Amino acid sequence: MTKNFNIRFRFLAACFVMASACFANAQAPTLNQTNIMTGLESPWDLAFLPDGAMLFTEKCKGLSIRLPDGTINKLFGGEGYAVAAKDLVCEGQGGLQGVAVDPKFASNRFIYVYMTSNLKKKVRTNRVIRLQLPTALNTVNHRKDIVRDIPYKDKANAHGGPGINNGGRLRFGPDGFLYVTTGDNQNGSLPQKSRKLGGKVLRITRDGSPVRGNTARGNKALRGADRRIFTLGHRNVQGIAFRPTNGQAYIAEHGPGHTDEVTALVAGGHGGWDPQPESEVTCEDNYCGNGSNKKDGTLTPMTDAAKFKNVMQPIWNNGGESDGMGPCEFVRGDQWKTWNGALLVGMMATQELHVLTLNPDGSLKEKIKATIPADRIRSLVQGPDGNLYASSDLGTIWKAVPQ
Ligand SMILES: [Ca+2]
Repeated sequence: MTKNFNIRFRFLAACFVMASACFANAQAPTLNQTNIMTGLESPWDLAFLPDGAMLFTEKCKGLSIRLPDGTINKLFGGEGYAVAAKDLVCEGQGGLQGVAVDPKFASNRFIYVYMTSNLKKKVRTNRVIRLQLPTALNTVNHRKDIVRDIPYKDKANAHGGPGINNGGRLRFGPDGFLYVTTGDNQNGSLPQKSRKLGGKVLRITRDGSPVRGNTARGNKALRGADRRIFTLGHRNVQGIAFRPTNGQAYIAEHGPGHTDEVTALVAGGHGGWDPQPESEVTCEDNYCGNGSNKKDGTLTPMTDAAKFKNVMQPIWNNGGESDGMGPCEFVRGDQWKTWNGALLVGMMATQELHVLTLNPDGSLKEKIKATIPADRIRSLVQGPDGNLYASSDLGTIWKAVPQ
């Protein structure tokens, strides 16, 4: 009893002396937001080198780098870029999208982009392209296309034009492997096709090879699958991030006018999206993603637990609404106060930033909306300085400092 009292007394005394250590972090931060770049054309993604230089993509133009002194070097893209990306296709949601920096950049100087390409003669595809960035940071060398066969919606159908539902995020996990998110191309059968890369999350090495353990043993849906596939049954994954405490991958997946989802991934897991018509159902161009794939006329579910056993249930969805979910990012560090370790999710349609705090078991604890000006957020990255960076459809890249 006396011992416990002493411990409590010492704790309270310490709090009194260092009030900030005990109480200041028990509140949410406010975000002090400033534009660091404006006037960009559809900035899609960004990534930092260890020294703070920032790579960014503009969807129809190319890949550039902003040096810490503010200098911009155009590296890889169309006219005016150091190296021509002659095969760049910019159409619909396709173009130059995700960018990532190799975790071993200091020794190999590799960076990666996700790009729609017309190099394949008959049908255009999305590619993951590896480039090497010299120390001068003014060009790129040694292009190597490490994935060439991510399906692209090449032609319009009854549901929309080319380039729709194109995925496009690239992120390295703490396991050292590159995760690639893809979309269903408004093609009904693609998310279930285990030898096609659309409607999937891929996990590959820096050479584009499959990672051992991608296709979990016993998952019938992935028997004989392309071994680069980590998970299947997705609609259009545009956000992926890894929980700081345990490295767990979470995705943000854009719903079809309903049910945006945040889902924790497991190797070989099924996301439960199956937009092809079930028996006795017809849908235009065999795609029911914007309507019903079922005889009873209910909307095609983003996670069909009745059809797929052991489906990955989302930790959160927004039910009957779609906020136009885009990117996601975990933030870490005491400066984030009660958001330390939370998942931030950017919403395009509703122009909001949502904050999902998690329980120790990875389930949702609480979801709130951050106070920021309305903005269609395309990319979210915590920079090496601990602050949050975002690109937006307003043509800006902004920084938010938590206070
Ligand atoms: Ca799902």
